[in-house]
Amino acid sequence: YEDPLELMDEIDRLKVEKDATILAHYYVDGEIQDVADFNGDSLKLARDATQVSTSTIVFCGVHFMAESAKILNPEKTVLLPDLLAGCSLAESCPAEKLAAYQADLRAKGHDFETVSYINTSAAVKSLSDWIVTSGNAREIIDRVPTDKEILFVPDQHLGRYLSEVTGREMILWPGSCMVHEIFSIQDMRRVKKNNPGSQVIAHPECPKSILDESDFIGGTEKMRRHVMEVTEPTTFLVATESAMIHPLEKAAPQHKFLPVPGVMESTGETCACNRCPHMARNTLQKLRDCLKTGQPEIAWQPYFEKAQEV
Ligand code: CIZ
Repeated sequence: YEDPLELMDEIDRLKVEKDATILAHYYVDGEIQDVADFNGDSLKLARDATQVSTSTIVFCGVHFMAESAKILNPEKTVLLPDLLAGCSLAESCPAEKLAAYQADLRAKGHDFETVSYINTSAAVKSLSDWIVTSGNAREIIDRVPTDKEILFVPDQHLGRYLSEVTGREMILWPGSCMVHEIFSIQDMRRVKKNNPGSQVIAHPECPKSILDESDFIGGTEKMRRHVMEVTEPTTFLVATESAMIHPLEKAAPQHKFLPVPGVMESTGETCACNRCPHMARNTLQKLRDCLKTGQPEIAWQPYFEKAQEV
């Protein structure tokens, strides 16, 4: 056991010594968010990554996010505290399967453009016409030529929601996020009933049943801005990764935030804490160790052809 406060001091020292900047997603542990130089969703962090002046970026998040930072900063060293921090959505859409599916659609006469959620590998991005995040998807989809069909990958729930709000029909890849997939509508109704006047804020990666009964739908940055705009102290029921409650509490301490319960697939039991096991791989110890050793490092592997060689 290592004292978190001592680890945080050590990380602060190493950051200077190793000429590093720490970026942390809203879904990693609060103490990592607190020690980071930048916090945000993937869109904000990708933009922040372009402003970094140090030679090293440590990305506390998951692999596709660190890979995006590397694509934007090919000359910098980009570290991820645990290389196994992946993403169920990215894994659901391997580049070779997508390429085969696109070829099949073309052979059947479909004239489409591929819109990929940022939660994909660089190889999948190289097969895409547009890359969107939860923070900008709507605006970007509005720019896809209307004479084209849209193939949206890999999140079927986000795609369905975007299709509804943009009025564009979409061919949906059947992927889903393991965290957002397991929210229980039954338990959400119970928490809402037990907290009269509460409002549900939900991520658009949630299934339709959850979104249909939510008061606000948006990605993490939009959620954060929304609660800051509400001045009246309110209880918010949060339907996204539960680490998100940390930045919400920091941004709007006048409110109370409760996680919407999920149902564990393995046991069928309700859990009050929807944590992404990949995001949870980021720990203060691993962050300290990767600053110390300069490992594990993200390699740039952007092209599908190259991805096939490995
Ligand atoms: O865009 C991101 O960072 C993800 C994956 C979710 C969100 O809404 O922040």
